[in-house]
Amino acid sequence: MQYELINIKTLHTEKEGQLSYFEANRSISFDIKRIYYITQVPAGARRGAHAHKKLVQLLFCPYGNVTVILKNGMDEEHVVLDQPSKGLILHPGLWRDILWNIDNSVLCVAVSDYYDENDYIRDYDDYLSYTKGRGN
Ligand code: T46
Repeated sequence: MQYELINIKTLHTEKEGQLSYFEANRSISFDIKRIYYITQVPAGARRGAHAHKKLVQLLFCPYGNVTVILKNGMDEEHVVLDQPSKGLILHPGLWRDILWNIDNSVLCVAVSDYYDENDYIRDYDDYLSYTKGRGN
């Protein structure tokens, strides 16, 4: 599957909490053109249900716990984001569903391009045709 788990550099102190950071073209291999974050989601809710044709994304959860369910048309894998230091890079062409395991978990995403609805595949049957067309 076209994803990478990365360790986001995290500096911990006993008294003052911790700070995490990453740098475009250093810790991650792409330029960041957009950042968005998802908040106020109740536990049990699901978002996502789409794939991207070209977009590369780094997902991280600085607060809470979400499960990212990934499909490539053949296999399914689950990645739990439950630490500020865990980063998940999704390369294009993966179907993703995201399940909120804890109320108000914050999902942050740094991505390689501006918002473009034409980059989305939001229908699973269309996605399967797309992956077959690409020879996945
Ligand atoms: C993804 C997962 C992890 C914008 O207008 N600009 C934006 O930058 C984004 C991300 C969304 N939108 C609009 C499009 C929809 O009308 O916000 C609305 C909700 O977006 P969507 O239903 O795609 O939200 P999620 O949580 O299902 O998916 C989002 C990202 O869209 C997607 O790229 O991988 O988070």
